[in-house]
Amino acid sequence: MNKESAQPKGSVAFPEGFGWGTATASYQIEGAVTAGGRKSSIWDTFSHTAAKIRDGSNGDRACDHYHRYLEDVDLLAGLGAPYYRFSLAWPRIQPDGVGKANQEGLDFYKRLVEALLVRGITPWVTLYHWDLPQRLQDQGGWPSREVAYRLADYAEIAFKALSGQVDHWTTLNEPICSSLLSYAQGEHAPGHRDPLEAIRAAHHLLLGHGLALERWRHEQRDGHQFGITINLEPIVCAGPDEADRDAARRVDGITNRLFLDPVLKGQYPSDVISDLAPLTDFGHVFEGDLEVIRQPLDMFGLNYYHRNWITAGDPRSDRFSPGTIRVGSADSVVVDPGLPTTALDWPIDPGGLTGVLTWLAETYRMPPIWITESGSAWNDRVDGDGAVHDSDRIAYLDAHLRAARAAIDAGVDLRGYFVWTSTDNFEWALGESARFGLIYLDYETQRRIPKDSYRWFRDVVARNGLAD
Ligand code: IFM
Repeated sequence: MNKESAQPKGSVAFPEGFGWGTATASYQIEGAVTAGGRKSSIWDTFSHTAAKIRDGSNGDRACDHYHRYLEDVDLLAGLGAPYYRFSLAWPRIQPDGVGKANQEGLDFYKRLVEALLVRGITPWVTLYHWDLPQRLQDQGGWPSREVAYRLADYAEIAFKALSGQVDHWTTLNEPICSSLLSYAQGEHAPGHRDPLEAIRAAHHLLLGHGLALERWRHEQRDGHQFGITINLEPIVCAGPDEADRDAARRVDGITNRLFLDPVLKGQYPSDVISDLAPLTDFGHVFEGDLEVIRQPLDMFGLNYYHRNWITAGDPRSDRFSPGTIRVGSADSVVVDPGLPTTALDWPIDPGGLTGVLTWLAETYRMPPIWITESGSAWNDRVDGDGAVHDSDRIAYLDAHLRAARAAIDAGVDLRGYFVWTSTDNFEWALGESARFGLIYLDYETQRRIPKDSYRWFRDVVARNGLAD
C-alpha cells in the first residue's frame, strides 16, 4: 500500500465486548466434494466447466477443511477471536436440495460446532453461501420461485439439528452475487447471462430469506439471533452531468437498494421498478411476498470491500445488454478513482466503510450491524525465512478498523468485525490465484502457515483495539 492511503495513527480502543472474528464459506474451504453423501452443487459443475475459473482450479480439495477442521479450529483458537463465521453446504445436508436430511452431512457440522465451542469460539452460521444443489438448478435454479420454498425447508432442517449449540444464524450471503453476478453477468455459477432471470433470482433469494426466518422464529428458543449478510458497494457519481447522476442513481439502485429496501422496508425502490420497466413488470412478486421478506432482524451483516465510481456511458448502448451485473445500467461506466489498489485492482477505500455505515444508520431503521466480511487479496509468498510478511494486509486491516471505529464514534451501533478470511481458499472465478487469508495455504502440501497478519490480528483481538 502506498503513502496516499495512510490513515491517521494513534491507538484505538473498541467498545468492551466488541465481536472479533473471521469468516469462511463451505465451497471455498471444505473440499471432500463426494464425501459423506454430498452431491454436486452448481459450483462443482461450474468450476469443472472449461475456462470458467481463471487458473483452472476447482473446489474439489480447496483447504480440505472437511478432513482438517480440527487443525483449522486450533488455528482459530490461537487467534483468540471470539467468533467464527462459516456457511453450511446445502448439498451436504440435503444432497438434492429436497427431501430428508443427510445425517452424515449434519454430523460434520455438529463435530465442527463442538470443536469450536470446546475452544471457546462462538459459531456464526450462514445458511446459504452460493452452493445451490445442482438438482435444484436443473429444475430452474433461483429464477424459479420453488427454490425459495426449498431454502426454507433446508433452513428448518439445519436449525433443528444445530440450534441447540448455535445461536447466531444468517440466511444469505451477498444475494447480489447469487443473482445478478450469477444469472446476468455470468461470472459466477451457473454462469447465465440473462438479465430477467437475474431479477427473478434476486427476488426468490429474498423470499427464501423471509421464509427461512419465519421457520427459525417458529422454532427458536431464547438466545437465538437472526439476520442476513448483504454486501454493499456505495456508488459515487464521478461525472459532472445530469446523465452521470442518473447513471450513479441507477447503479446504486440495482446494486444496493434492490436488496436493502425489501429486507429493511418491505418494498422495492420505486425508481428501480421504473428503471427495470422495459425488462419486467415485477409480476414475479406475489402479493404478500414483501411482508414475508421484511422480517424483524436481530443483526445485519455488512460485507464491505470498496465503493464504485460511476459515470454515464454511451447513451446509444443497450441498458439491458447481457453480461453485466449492472442490470438496467449496462450503459454506465466504472471509473478508476485513482486510489491505491489491492492485488485484484480493487480500490483501497476505508473512507467508504465509515460512509456506508453512517449512511445505513441514517437511512434505515437498522438492527445492530456486524461487519461480516472485510479483507484484501495480495500476492503473498513464503519468504526465505519461512514466513509470510504481508504488511499490505496489515495496513489494509488497520485502516479499515480505524474507519469502523470512526463510524462507532459517529453513533453507529456496530458490534463486530470479521476478517475475510482465515485461510487462503478457493476464490470462486479467480480460483486459487487470489489469497485473502490471515493464514497462507500451500495447496500442494496443505500446509498452513500463519502470516504476519495472523499475529497482528491476534494482538488486535487481545488488546481490543489498535496500537499506535
Ligand atoms: O471470497 C468472497 C466471499 O465468498 C464473499 N465475499 C467476497 C469474498 C472476496 O471476494
